[in-house]
Order: sequence, then C-alpha cells, then structure tokens
Amino acid sequence: MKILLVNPPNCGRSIPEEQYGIDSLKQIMRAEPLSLEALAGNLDEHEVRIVDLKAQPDTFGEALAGFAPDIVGITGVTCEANTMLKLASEVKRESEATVVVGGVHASNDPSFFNSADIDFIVAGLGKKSFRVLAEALRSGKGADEIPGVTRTNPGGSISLARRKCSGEDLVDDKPPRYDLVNMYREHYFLESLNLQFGLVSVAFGCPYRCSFCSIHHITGGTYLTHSTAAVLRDIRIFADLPAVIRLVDANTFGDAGHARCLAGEIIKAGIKKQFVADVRSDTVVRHPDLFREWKEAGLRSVIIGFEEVDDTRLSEINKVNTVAVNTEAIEILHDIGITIIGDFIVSPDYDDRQFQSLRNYLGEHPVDLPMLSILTPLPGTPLYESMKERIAIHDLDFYTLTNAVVPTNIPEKAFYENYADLMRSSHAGAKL
Ligand code: B12
Ligand code: SF4
Repeated sequence: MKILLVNPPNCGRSIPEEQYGIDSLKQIMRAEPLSLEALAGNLDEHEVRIVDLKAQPDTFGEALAGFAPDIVGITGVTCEANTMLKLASEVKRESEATVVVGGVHASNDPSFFNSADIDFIVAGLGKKSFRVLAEALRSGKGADEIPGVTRTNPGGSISLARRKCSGEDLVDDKPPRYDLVNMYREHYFLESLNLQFGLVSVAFGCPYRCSFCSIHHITGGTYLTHSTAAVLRDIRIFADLPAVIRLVDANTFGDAGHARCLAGEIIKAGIKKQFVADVRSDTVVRHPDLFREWKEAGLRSVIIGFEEVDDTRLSEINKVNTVAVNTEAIEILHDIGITIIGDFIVSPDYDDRQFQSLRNYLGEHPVDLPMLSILTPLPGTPLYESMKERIAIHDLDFYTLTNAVVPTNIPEKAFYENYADLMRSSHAGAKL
C-alpha cells in the first residue's frame, strides 16, 4: 500500500504577541519527525513517503496529488490538533485515502479526533499497531480488534482499548527511516545556536506522573528502553552529519543500569558525537558517576525539568523532587562540565513576588539556558482534570505552553510583561 506520513506545519497562536505586541517569545526549532521515521521503519512491506510541513509548509497538496496514497497518517501535539483536523479534511476532499491520526494529542485526548474526516485513531506507541492496521486494511480483514487503535464513530462515542505497551512495541530490529527526510535535513537546525542535529530514541515513557505532563499515555506509564545495540546502530546512521544528537526521550536515564551500559558501549565503539538528553535532577544527584561516564561518552548538555523554585509548588504538581535536589544537580553538572537547559514552569497564578523568586533563583543558581513555559492544563493530564473548571481558552491552537489558558492572578498584560522580561533577561548571553 502507498502510505503518506504527515508532519503538520509549525502552528499555534500567541496571546502575548497578538494582544500585547510582545514578540520576543518566539523560538523556532525544527527537528526531524522521528515519530514518522520510526513508524516508516516498520512499514517495510509498503511504499512510504514523509511530507514534513514544518520544513516546507506549502507542499501538502502537491505531496497528496503526486503520490495518491491509500493511507495518510498524521502526527501531532496538542497545539497542532486543529491543524491535523484541517489536513484530514483536505485528504478527504481531494482523495479516497484512509486517514489515521496518532501521536501525543491522539494518545491523550482520542475523542477530539472523532470526526468524519478521520477513519482511525491510534493511541500510544504506534510502530507495531500501525503496521498491524495497515496489514488489516490491505487484506480487507477487520481492523476493529487492534489494541490501541479505534475506528472513529462521528456523532457517537468511541471506546478505545488502550494498548499495554511492552518492549515488543519498540520493534528494536527495525531502525527509523531517516533517509525518508534527506531532502529536508538542512532545515533541522537550531538557529539561535547555529547547530544542526539529529534525533535518536533511547527510551519511552516515564515511571513518574507529574500532573502537567502528557507522556503517560504514550506507554501507559511503563518505562521501556531500546537495546544498546539498536541505539548504537541509530547513532551510527548519522555517520558524518550532524555532530550533535538529541536523545529525544522524556527521561533518557530512567534506568541507570541501562544508561551506564550505553555510555560504556559508546565509548568502546569510539563514537565521536555530542549528545543532549533529558534527565531528572534526582538522577544526577543519585548517580553523579553516571554523568561523568556520559561526559566521556560525549554528553554535552542535559535538559532538566526543574519546574518550580518552591517545594510546595513542586509537590502540587507531583514532581516528587525538591528545590535542594535541583540546586545540588546544578552544582554537580557544572562541576563535571555538562551544560544545562533548565525547564521552568510559570503558573498563571504567579504574582510579582513569585516572578521575583524565580528571577532570584536563576540569578543565584545560573543554568546555561533557562526555558520558561506557562503551566497549561493539557487534555488527558491530571492537571487538566483539576483545572478544567477554570479554563477560559479551549481553542487548542493556544496550547503551545506559552499562553495562560486560565485567568491570570495579576492583570494579564503585567503577567506577560513579567514573563517576557524574565525570558529576555535569562536568555541574554546564553550559550551551550
Ligand atoms: C522532538 C520534539 C519536537 C520537535 C520535532 C517534532 C516534529 N514532529 O517535528 C520540535 C522541536 C519541532 C517540537 C516542537 C514542539 N513541541 Co515537541 N517534542 C519533541 C520530543 C522531545 C520528542 C518527540 C519524539 O520525536 N519522540 C520519539 C518518537 C519516536 O515518539 P513519539 O513522537 O511518541 O511517536 C510514537 C507514538 O506517539 C506514535 N505516533 C506518533 N505519531 C503518530 C502518527 C500516526 C499516524 C500513528 C499511527 C502513530 C503515531 O507512534 C510513534 C512510534 O511509536 C517530545 C518529548 C517526548 N519525549 O516525547 C516533545 C513534545 C512532543 N513536544 C511538546 C511541545 C509542547 C512542543 C511545542 C509546542 C513547543 C514547546 N513549547 O515545547 C512545539 C510544537 C510544534 C509547533 N509549534 O507546531 C510536548 C507536547 C505536549 C502536548 N500534549 O502538546 C512534548 C511531549 C514535550 C513536553 N514539553 O511535554 N517538538
Ligand atoms: S519526570 Fe519528566 S517525563 Fe516523567 S512524568 Fe515528570 S515531567 Fe513527565
């Protein structure tokens, strides 16, 4: 079968920009659509193409008409969900193809896609289930019994049997089809750092359950790792270029034994790459030696969700961590020479005092590149359940994590000015 996999264009709306003329918050970072490359890797009996509308936004009509696919698979996060629906309706208008959606938003809020323009919704890891679905469609057999896959039922309700994800869903022996995006590779670039990079996956899921985080439904809470051989194989696919590999997992070192083994294998294999990985601060504090080994293996930067600078707030979002541990991790990493991209969450409840506390913390414990997002109740998360009565903006285009979708505590303009000011001052002179 001919399968077209679609990465939606950059989308999302910005209140600070549209209403208050604050345009300093925009950060465009493009990266290859690893989700689609991974799916394509396990569709080896089909003819597969990827169209990346983040790299070349106006090419969808051409890609659809030129390929005439039997199946169109669309990925996307929450702020892309409306755009995914628009793309699906274009497919239905222009062709006879079966439309399948999957990815973060489909996994967290499947009923959002219960639309006449969509045929199937895939929740959770899709490498195996999409292959089974494609086979079922090719053979004309029923596609109604595949765990994690549901047929839409426009006007009615859908019932989704969630997939119990296991190592088998990673299909370790089939590498991502990185080659399918060769024509876009020059677009996968971080402008602010003048850095070209590639994505490799090591692990999926996370054993924690932070209230704001939308990772849980991808694996149903299980933490899964690729074999070290599969990770090494994928890193080697990027033989010459790029020199920087972003390990894309929500929690790359969630299994310290596996992480240690991987560092050892990278060193032994003589691989000379630089890595960026997402880790928890308590992993750094518990296993400083692991980070020394990884420094030797090429770990250049870590991304850490510090989130808050107050223990009560950390506990309210169920981070199961403390500010003291965050601070200790910063010291350990600076000592080792690994740079830190620190995620902090600004709550719409913040007043001037709380903005000042965050400013003070960043002044006293500098991280190399602070990233500030606004606490957003993403559908499907525990936070959504606890905040849903307060939500003022339901249009998912605004769920970019840079908008307050519930009323702010201080006047909205002052909130965004504080936010933008903090962003500007913490980014001045940042380098990684
Ligand atoms: C790489 C990445 C990006 C890249 C590339 C994404 C792309 N498609 O081009 C870039 C930099 C562009 C990006 C941008 C953004 N991102 Co981002 N990103 C990630 C990251 C780190 C890794 C995603 C990934 O590649 N995973 C590896 C692949 C293999 O796994 P996967 O995507 O889960 O795919 C599997 C399944 O989901 C499923 N599947 C996925 N798609 C499909 C499609 C079909 C048809 C099927 C059947 C199955 C299926 O099968 C796949 C294989 O098993 C995740 C965090 C994470 N660890 O997931 C955040 C994440 C997805 N991003 C997030 C966000 C919020 C954003 C941004 C809004 C920016 C921001 N503020 O952080 C923008 C949105 C883009 C825009 N403005 O339009 C959030 C999403 C939360 C949400 N519910 O919306 C995440 C979860 C991080 C977080 N902060 O929590 N992102
Ligand atoms: S530790 Fe990170 S990945 Fe895990 S639940 Fe919390 S925010 Fe999500």
